[in-house]
Amino acid sequence: MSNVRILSGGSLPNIPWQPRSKDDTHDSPVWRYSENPVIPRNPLPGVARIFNSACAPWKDGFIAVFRGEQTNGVPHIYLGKSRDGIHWDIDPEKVPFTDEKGNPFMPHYAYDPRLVQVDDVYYIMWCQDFYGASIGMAATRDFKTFTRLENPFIPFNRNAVLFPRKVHGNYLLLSRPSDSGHTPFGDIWLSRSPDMKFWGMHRHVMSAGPAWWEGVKIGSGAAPIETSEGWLLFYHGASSTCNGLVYSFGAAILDADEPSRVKYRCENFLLTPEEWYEERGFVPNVCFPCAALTDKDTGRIAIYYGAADTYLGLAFTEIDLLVDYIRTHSVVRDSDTEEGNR
Ligand code: BMA
Repeated sequence: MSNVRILSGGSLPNIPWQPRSKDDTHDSPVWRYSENPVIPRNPLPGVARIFNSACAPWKDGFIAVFRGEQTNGVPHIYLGKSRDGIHWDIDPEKVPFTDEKGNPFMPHYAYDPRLVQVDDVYYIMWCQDFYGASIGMAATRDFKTFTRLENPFIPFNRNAVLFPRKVHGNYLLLSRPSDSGHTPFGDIWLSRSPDMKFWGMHRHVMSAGPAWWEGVKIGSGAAPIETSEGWLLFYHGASSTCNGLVYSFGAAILDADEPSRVKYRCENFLLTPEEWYEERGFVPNVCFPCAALTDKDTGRIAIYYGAADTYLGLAFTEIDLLVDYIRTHSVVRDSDTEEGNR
């Protein structure tokens, strides 16, 4: 048992897991699954690549929303089921989104989905065209009907992820205001809603940098994980190089009561591209987390991340190791620790 307790998610004895190899010399407390990538190229007819995707426990196994890049280049969301969280049975049809009356209401494109359960509803959020890149959302209880909700924000915005429970009566959503292209900036923000329809009380959470691996922009990855130390947030950071952007991921811990305040922010990345499937692909040098599974009994965490905009990777950590590392290497600025309202 760890000293730091995972409070969200409950027991998950079947969490995908592989112990850290004794030969692993990384300083980071996060290690890769040795059989990565878990989804290869050309996974479905008409879909060339699956990456940046999210999953959740479902019945006696797991369910996932995948970013599938069709062979015409347009991304959409596909559903998958798995017994073990590693081998996936993927539906070849796109997720059939409808409006509230049950009429088909498909986004023009949809990418980087997150999947978060709040009470007995599963919410999917993704990036889509809303006269420019913005956030789309839908709700499902059964993974058969998927009802689109009001788009939470005007353009431009990406990387939205919901908290797994209401805080002080409000749903909380992290997002990353952006432009409609390959945004050269970006901070993480928090917004609140009493009803998943009207969003406000916006607060700045944290800015890009100062560490070089996250110097250009940052964006939330997995849904925040509630722990006895606060909300654990995995997020990606982009660094500018002579050869384009490099996407790594790191972690921060947000205040339990007022998550716009950052308690700890790890100055080191936890995972950066170095394996062939992270360095070589449609967009080289990308590690982009979108989901994490947790088991409160063992403190185990399994992180799903897109690799090189081509593959899905899996990585592991343990809550006590991770939080120790974050605390030891934490550097916070005023813009992190303040409430984020000016
Ligand atoms: C970001 C997003 C991600 C992608 C990353 C690297 O802007 O579009 O979907 O993984 O770029 O290409």
